[in-house]
Amino acid sequence: MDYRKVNEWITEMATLCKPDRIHFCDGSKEEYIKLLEQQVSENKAIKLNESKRPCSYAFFSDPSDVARVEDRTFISSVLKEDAGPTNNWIDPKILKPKMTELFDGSMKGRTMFVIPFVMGPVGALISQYGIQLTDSPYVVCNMRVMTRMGEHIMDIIESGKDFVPCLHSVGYPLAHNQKDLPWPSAPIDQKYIAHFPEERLIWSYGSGYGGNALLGKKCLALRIASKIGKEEGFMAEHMLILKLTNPKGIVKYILGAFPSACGKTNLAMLIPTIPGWKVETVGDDIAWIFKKDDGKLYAINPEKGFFGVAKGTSYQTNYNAMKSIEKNTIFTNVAITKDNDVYWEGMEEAPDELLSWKKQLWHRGDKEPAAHPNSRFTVPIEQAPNLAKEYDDKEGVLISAILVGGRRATTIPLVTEAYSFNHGVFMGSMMGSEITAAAISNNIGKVRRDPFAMLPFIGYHIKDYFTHWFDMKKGTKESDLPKIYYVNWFRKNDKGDFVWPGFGDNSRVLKWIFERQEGTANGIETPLGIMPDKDSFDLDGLNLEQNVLDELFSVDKEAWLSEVEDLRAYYETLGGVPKELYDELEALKDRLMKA
Ligand code: GTP
Ligand code: SPV
Ligand code: MN
Repeated sequence: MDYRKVNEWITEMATLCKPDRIHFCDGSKEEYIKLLEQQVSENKAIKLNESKRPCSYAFFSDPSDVARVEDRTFISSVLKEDAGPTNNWIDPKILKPKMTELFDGSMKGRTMFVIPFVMGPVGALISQYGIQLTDSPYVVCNMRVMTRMGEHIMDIIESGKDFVPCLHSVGYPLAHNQKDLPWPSAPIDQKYIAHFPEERLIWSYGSGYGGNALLGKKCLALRIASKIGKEEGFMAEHMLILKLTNPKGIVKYILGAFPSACGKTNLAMLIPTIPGWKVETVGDDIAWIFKKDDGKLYAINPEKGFFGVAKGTSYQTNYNAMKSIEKNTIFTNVAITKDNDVYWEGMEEAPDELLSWKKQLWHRGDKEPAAHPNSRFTVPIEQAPNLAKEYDDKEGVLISAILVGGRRATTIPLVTEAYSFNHGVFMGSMMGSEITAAAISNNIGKVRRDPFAMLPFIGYHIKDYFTHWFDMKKGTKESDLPKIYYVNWFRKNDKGDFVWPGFGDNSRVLKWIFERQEGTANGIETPLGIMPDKDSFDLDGLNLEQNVLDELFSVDKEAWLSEVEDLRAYYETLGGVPKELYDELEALKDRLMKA
């Protein structure tokens, strides 16, 4: 959008939404605190115990508005074909008028906030500017943590930068003297999370939660940016970025694509159980991958904060996350203790009594969980004790390896190295994972295919997305490309228990991957790819029985042959995929048949 039109656009949207007031956000800490305190006084938030958790607040959403709504998320490209078979599509000629009607007067009785922000470090080549208009002060506060936002960004936009206009309303206008709800939102069938990729425009109506409402995150930094990247030669990926340092001080950067609630934040913040190794965080959810003049692939984290899963986070499983959220944190849908602190399942032993996320009295032993499974913390990235200094570097970090994986109770081994870049893209294309509470679904726990953890986030046709992966390697030597690994921390035994300890012990897998790049670790060729040689895989200090280890690296030929056919059928549901993927499918089948 033309920068001269910034004010015209804001005025036009204000005329449509009819807020009582407009507030231009300066992005200051004072503004942030004032907005939080105001919400406390309106019974929309509580201030947590200042001596236990300074400057922290808790919000509780409406029980119908607790996660991303994939069924109500649309890629409204001009042609249906351009959205592809994996996205919901509505003709923009229908959706625009429909949503215009919904936005008409939607901010009555409220303030419209103007949030200028940028995804990516200021000055980075591929950073993307945006302006979000919203009637949710909760969103303003979260955007301040998650993005680089404020007056200085507006100055840059006004000096001529292109920006993505992002319009957001919770969809609950107030009539004169009507009392507000603690968490206003619209009924599910009126929610629309809409993307107009040709116009690089986002309209979101009816939800105040997470990826539905913090439009810099999934809407801009993934769906719209993936489309921009397709046109301009970079990739917007649902990946963590970590910096791994070995005992000699050698550094490598590793990315990881795992679906929502499948371990990105945990891996990015991991504390290795093997001595001398160090993991630092560059990013925990989104990576933008681009090529430099040297032909190699680099990554930046477009975000500036963590919107992390609270449930299951503890000092034992994710110490760095727990340290990060000791202050200046916004919590959403967690439970509250008697002394006004936070609690969720998996944090520690439950106290006798809590206030649940539904703001009801909760007693230990109650059937319903005290915190919502998709409860979250929002915290500035600078609060991570293991933050890598490169997190704000506009040059990005050189990518050595990319992990792909999901939650799979069976079939998928602990770690497999791809034979080639193409084989690695094939691994990404076949990723499957059990559905988690990060999106509203009736199918939680069921396995679905989720290529590169991007199924809900590709802003265009998935077939072109795969092609884009292969385009990224053009002109680059195979040896200069990142190595790709398929990992699975979530294998279970017949009793339903995880067989791999996971968390800090995932450093053992990272170490093998690191040493593979150095040429000092051995692997064994299997039909699926290269797996660790026993002598090269560090299990010191870990009490794993041999049969467990065998299971973690087993290749079930029959299960894999059926996986091959299932994948072939999946490719057909996509309307076919690039030839490179079929070639890899046949090569895998051949290797299995020969085994
Ligand atoms: P999004 O923010 O939704 O994209 O999620 P994420 O991929 O960052 O997932 P996160 O790291 O927050 O982990 C989600 C859940 O998986 C938490 O409850 C973790 O405790 C659990 N988890 C993470 N890593 C492991 C692991 O190695 N093993 C096991 N068993 N659970 C894990
Ligand atoms: C995810 O679901 O992958 C998240 C949380 O990271 S949300 O921002 O709500 O999309
Ligand atoms: Mn995510």
